[in-house]
Amino acid sequence: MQIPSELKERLTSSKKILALTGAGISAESGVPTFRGKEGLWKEFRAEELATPQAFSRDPHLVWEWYLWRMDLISTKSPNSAHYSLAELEKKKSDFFLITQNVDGLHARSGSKKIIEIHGNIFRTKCTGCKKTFSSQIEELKVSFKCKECASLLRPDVLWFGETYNSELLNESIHLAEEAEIALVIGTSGAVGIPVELARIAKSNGALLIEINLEKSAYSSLSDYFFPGKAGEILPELVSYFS
Ligand code: BV8
Ligand code: ZN
Repeated sequence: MQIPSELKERLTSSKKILALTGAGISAESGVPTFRGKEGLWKEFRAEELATPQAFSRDPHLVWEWYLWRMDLISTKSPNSAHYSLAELEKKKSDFFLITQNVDGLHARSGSKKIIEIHGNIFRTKCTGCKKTFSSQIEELKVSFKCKECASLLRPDVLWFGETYNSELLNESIHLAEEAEIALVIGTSGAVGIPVELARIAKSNGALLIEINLEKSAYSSLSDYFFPGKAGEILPELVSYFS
């Protein structure tokens, strides 16, 4: 992959690097994306199941979908794109990663400085006492009840129609404002706030570099667009950061 020399210089000289990832970075690990054809489950789309309304209407159906995803993800591993961001974190002390993914693969690849802005599918939250637990699939298959107060547990993820955790959002906005380079990887931009974070980075002077199989809602903001698979492009791009 050829990269222009002025970009190489920016990659070397920049300190504050922000990566914003979506489902596309986990695609090569075998985790279905949301809007690809495999983004379906039975006859449902994510937007129909990942909502508080769906959960209050039929918690068992929603839990069936999440347990299916948890089972699937636990058989998958991080891919070279995840590992290259973990390597970039070691190279650049001011690197930070904001992921929309709930699959936990960034942490499993060694990344430490992560904001999981949409939560984590392997964490549950009690609808009663609001405590969070890292629940085992096997326990959940037996009972969705909170160990402490016996109320119904839910996946600790952000559903459509729910509002962002203001702490996480403010931290993310701050990182976007400070970023010198923003890497936008494997995300369609179908969800509003992550695109706003890219817009904030851009308007505060960040260079936006996008990696995606196809153009996205971020592409009009991107200074560089590298078409292709994150697992192939990212390791090479990260090799230019020093
Ligand atoms: C909010 C967790 C306000 C759950 C997710 C009506 C009612 C209520 C709300 C709304 C409404 N209409 C609009 C809204 C807002 C709504 C929204 O944006 N809806 C969309 C659908 C129109 N947003 C919300 O409700 C959010 N809340 O905005 O509150 C607010 C604002 C500020 C402050 C306070 C409050 C909450 C949204 C959170 C939804 N939760 N996930 C779960 O996972 O079960 S969203 C889910 O989809 C993911 O987390 C991800 O964030 C999101 C986007 O998906 P992508 O990651 O981009 O994946 P996608 O499949 O779309 O694309 C994959 C990309 O990868 C593609 O471009 C593809 O080309 C590329 N790719 C594929 N393979 C590769 C690749 N690229 C590189 N290499 C490859 N190999
Ligand atoms: Zn409880």
